Amino acid sequence: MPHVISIGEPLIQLNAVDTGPIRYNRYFEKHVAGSELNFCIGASRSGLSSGIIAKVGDDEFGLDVLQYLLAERVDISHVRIAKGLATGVYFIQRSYPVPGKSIMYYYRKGSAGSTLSTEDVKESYFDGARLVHLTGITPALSETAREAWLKVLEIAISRGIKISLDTNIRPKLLSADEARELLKPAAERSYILLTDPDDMRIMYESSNTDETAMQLVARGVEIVVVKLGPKGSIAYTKNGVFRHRQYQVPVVDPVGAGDAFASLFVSSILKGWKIKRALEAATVAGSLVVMRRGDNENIPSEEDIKSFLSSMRGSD
Ligand code: KDG
Repeated sequence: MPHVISIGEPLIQLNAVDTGPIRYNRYFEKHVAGSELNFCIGASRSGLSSGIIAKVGDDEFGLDVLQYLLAERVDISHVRIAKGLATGVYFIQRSYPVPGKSIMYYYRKGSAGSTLSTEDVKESYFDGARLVHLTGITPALSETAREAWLKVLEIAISRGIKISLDTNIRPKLLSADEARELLKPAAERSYILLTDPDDMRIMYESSNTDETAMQLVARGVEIVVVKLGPKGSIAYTKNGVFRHRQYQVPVVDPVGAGDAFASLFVSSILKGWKIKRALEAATVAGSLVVMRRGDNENIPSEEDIKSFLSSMRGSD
């Protein structure tokens, strides 16, 4: 059984080859994506065994996802094919109207992934688990997906399995009230909480991220990581606060960078790395992912992190 387990919706991403308003774009590049899938791929490339609880459509895109996960050595024994349903899709508009930023347009209503339910969550799958990774996206997919997500949370709590939560609030899918109701209790049960100032503002109705993060640490969250995009990241713990700056790289598409960051940070901590080194690895992963279209192709292995860092040292 995998050491790292997540639950979520694998998606097909159609990423505009050109920048600008999507209505003028004629060419799109296809990628396999989805926040939790990205996380599992990062864990696998970090040398940990990972698996995802998910549903895909009985279509070409569903097969694409399955083959892709197999090639990435992510366990698919708990990925089901939903008869008669389609795999969710989204499009990415790049660098318009804000240069360097992307906009996502989802076509996932009624998708296979949104029919996830408690039936798909088998407690025995968690027998060897060391960590469960949750995001704020899965409970926003549907009522049944929310129940499945809550079941995973309960299993992790009752079995004493560590939880990492990446708040990942998608305002297009989840209202602020729902986000507060669902994510605050999960955040307080987490071993590692990954978030950003926007999500913290929604959840805690305060723009003082330092204070909120330290309060969460005082309430028992081992590490609170605040992702600041181009401004780097901060990890809050009871033993101190650690900061890491962003590396200067050309940004092609930032979508997926947060997942890569989360995955490499959590995986590094699970491997026993110190917080500073884990933040460094996570930052390298985020930096590499923004340099191309697609969420996970550029997630680095340990070897690739070393090469990136030595080249940065050479050019610093
Ligand atoms: O973080 C990248 C993800 O946002 C992307 O792959 C799509 O999972 C996704 C979502 O639901 O937004």
